[in-house]
Amino acid sequence: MPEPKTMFEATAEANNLTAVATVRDKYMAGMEVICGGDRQFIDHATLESHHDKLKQISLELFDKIPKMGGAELSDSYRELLATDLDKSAQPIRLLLAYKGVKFTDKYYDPPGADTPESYRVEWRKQKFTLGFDFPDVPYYVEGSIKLTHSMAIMRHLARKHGLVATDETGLVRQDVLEQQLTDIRNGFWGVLYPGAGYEIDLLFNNEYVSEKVQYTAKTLPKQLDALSRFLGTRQWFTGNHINYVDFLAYELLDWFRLFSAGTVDKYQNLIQFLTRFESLPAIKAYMKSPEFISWPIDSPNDIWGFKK
Ligand SMILES: N[C@@H](CCC(=O)N[C@@H](CS)C(=O)NCC(=O)O)C(=O)O
Repeated sequence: MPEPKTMFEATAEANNLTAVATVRDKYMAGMEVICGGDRQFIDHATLESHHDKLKQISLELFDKIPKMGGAELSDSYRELLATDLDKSAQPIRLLLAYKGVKFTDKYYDPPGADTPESYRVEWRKQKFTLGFDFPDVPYYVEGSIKLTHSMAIMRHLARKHGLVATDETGLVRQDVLEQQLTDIRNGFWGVLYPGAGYEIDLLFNNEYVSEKVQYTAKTLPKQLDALSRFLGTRQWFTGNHINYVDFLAYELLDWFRLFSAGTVDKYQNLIQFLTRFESLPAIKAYMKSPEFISWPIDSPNDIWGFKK
C-alpha cells in the first residue's frame, strides 16, 4: 500500500510531475525537429550529440520552472546517475527503481562503442570538468550533492531511503556482508583481469579460460557456501527487512548465475533470494521497462560481461 500523503504533498508531487511532463514535451519537440519522420537520415553520433544538448537544455528548464515542495522534492525528480556500461552502477539503479525515484541514467558511451578504443572517449574529455572531488564513474548528482564511489552512493541512498539496519545485530550483519561482498567482487574481477593490462589478446584469453575453470570449481563454491549459510532461512540478508546490502548481493549473485548458472543453482536459498528480489513489484516493473539493461553488464574492456 502506498503511504498516505497530505494534500500539500500530493499537490506538490502533481506539480513536479507537470514540470517533468512540460520538459519532456519540449525535449520531444526538439528531437522531432532534428530527426522527426520527415527529416533526412542522420548518423548515430550526430543524434547522440543533439540528444545530449537537448537533455541539458531540458534539465535547465526543469530547474527554472517554479515548483512546490521545495528543493528536496524536486531534486528527487532530477537525480542523475552517470555511468558507462558499468557493473558497479547496477545496484544503485535497482535501489532507485525500488524506491520509485525518478532519475536520469546518463551513459557516456554510445551504444555502438564496442572496442576499448571507441569507449569512454566522451568521459575522458569531461572527467575533470564536472566538479567532483574524486572524478570517476559511476557518479551521482542530487541537487547540490555530488558524489562518486559506488559504495558511498549506495550508503547515501540507503540512509536517505531507509534501507539501513536499525539495531546493532542488523548493523553488524549489514556491515560484514557489505565487506564480504566487496571482497568476493574484487576476487571475481581479478579473474576477469588476469593479465596486467586490459588488452584482450589470445594469451590473455587462454589465461582467463584456465582461471575461470579454477574459479568456478574451487573458489566460487566456497564463497557461495558461506553466503548461503549466512542467509539461512532469512527473507533478506540482515533479517526481515530489505537492506541496501541485498541490492549488492542480488547483483553479485546475478552475475554469478550468468557466469556459471550450474554453480549457483545448487543453492536453493540463494535462488529463492534472487526470485524474491525479482518479484518485488517495483523491481519487476523496472526489469520489464526499456530503461533496464540486462546485458552487457560491463564494458568492452572486460573479458567477460560484454561478450558472453
Ligand atoms: N571505487 C570506485 C571505483 C570506480 C571505478 O573503478 N570506475 C571504473 C569503471 S568500473 C572507471 O573506469 N572509472 C573511470 C575513470 O577512472 O576515469 C567505485 O566503486 O565507484
